[in-house]
Amino acid sequence: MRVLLINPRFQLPIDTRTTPHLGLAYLAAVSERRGDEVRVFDMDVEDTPLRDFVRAYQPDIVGITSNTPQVKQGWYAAREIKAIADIPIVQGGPHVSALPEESASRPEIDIVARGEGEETWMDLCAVVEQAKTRNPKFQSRDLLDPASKLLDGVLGITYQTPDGKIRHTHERPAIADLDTLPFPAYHFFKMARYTSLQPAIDAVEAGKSFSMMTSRGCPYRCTFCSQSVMAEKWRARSPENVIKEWRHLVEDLGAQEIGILDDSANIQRNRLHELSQRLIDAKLNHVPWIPINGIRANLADEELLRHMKQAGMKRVAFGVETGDEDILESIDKRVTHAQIRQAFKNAKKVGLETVGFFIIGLPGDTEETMEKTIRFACELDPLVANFSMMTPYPGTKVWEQVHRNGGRMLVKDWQDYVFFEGKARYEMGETTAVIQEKKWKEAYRRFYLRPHRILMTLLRKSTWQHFPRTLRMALKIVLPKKTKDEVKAKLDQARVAAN
Ligand code: B12
Ligand code: SF4
Repeated sequence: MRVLLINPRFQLPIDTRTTPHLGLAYLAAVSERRGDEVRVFDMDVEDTPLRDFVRAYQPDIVGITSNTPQVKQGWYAAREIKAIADIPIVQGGPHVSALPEESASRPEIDIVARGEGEETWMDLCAVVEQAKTRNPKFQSRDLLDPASKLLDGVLGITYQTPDGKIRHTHERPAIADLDTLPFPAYHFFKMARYTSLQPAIDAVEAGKSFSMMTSRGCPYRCTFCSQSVMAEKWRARSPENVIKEWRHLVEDLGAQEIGILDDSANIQRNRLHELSQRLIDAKLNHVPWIPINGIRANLADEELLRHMKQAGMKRVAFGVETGDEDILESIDKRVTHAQIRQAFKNAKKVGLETVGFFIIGLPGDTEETMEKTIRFACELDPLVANFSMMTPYPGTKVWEQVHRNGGRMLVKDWQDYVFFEGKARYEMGETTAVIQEKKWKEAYRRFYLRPHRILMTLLRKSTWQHFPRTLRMALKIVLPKKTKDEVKAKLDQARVAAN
């Protein structure tokens, strides 16, 4: 079987880094293990037009991944492929897992894969392979015809039958033993075309950085978090399996930094102690790593953080979200300000760099509570403070609140469901767009333009290593749009001239 996996084009409205897609790397790995011929087409880094690629490769099945801002590009890619040949197209990922019917009812998408995808993808490849072997005149729509029963045994999918009915097969249970998965297959990616995701060593250009997931799932359900893919059940890989992949990344692939993408890495502190000790014993602790999504502040004691630092962790992030106690409680984060203060204190005491994630515009946020968030950020004073605009994603509790309680979405296009930009995405009650946008700008200015922060920024090597990027980021926050556009145009001209 010739398998094609696609990451649709999507670029954030900020100067961002690019990274191979870990979900597709896992799907590529299970396909390879099945004996399939595999290609990954990442539209963010490819220069061949998709249609030329498809004509030349002639895949038997296509898988497209999609988070919310990417979903339309996913449909466009599918439409382009269908115009060339009748190839079964499967769409998976966080957005379609939250809203499977939307994609399943589109003519260019045959099947939606909900949730964790490796087993579903293998089942679908097997079904298509068998159907093609049995019937040389096989067509994609044969799959969707209930009379064919081809999809009956495939769990976790949604599709539209020829008479227009949407069918959902039963949920697929979460993969119980993650050690049974092969390691992500990075050899199908054009690795030289990626920058670095993890700002552990601040290497933006070809930083040889890799991502890893040592556990999947999260037992918490914060109201703003889009947890449509991974099951609530938290599952961890064995320490042996993690260290084996870590060694492979460092010794075979030359990783210079590693980003741990776990949603809740420190649910079991003993596991992290064991992993840390093994990294030290295996002498793998010279490669810096960071848990990029943050770890739970209530479980970050000094002893654990010290051990993780010895094991190579350079930077630690915590989801702080808000400076208001009542809002913190209302978002089900199940952490307190006292625990957050203590976690930052512990991290700084053991010499770790710190990152704080904050959200501007949570439901119930007023000018006063957003002000508390800014003050709390300044009090905690992490090395990096990241202020996101509250973006209600489908499938989250905030999304339901906005739709149920008379809120108003200000974005109509899935492409605009991004939160690293200072535009309000919704408003509800006193959480108006005007106040959200004002406080978001203020948050960055007041956090980064304090005298000791300016000095700190000027003294950091990375500021000068990537000066044009740093400047662009700074201008984005501080200057009015018109001035920003002019300065950006001048910077771009200068860059073109320099090249
Ligand atoms: C790392 C990460 C990033 C990285 C890199 C993304 C990348 N190239 O992989 C960066 C920092 C760039 C990023 C940016 C954004 N991210 Co992000 N990110 C993540 C994170 C933490 C891990 C992703 C990951 O590798 N997961 C592990 C792999 C194994 O899972 P997976 O990719 O989902 O794939 C599995 C399944 O989804 C399924 N599957 C996926 N595709 C397909 C396709 C087929 C055919 C099949 C069968 C199955 C299938 O099978 C895979 C294997 O099990 C997730 C949280 C999470 N736990 O997943 C958030 C997450 C994906 N991000 C999210 C968001 C919101 C964003 C942004 C929009 C934020 C913003 N700035 O505004 C941007 C969008 C950027 C973009 N270019 O698209 C949300 C998505 C919500 C949604 N409804 O779409 C998530 C879920 C976080 C959350 N809990 O809210 N992100
Ligand atoms: S924000 Fe973190 S802790 Fe909360 S549900 Fe999402 S992954 Fe879990």
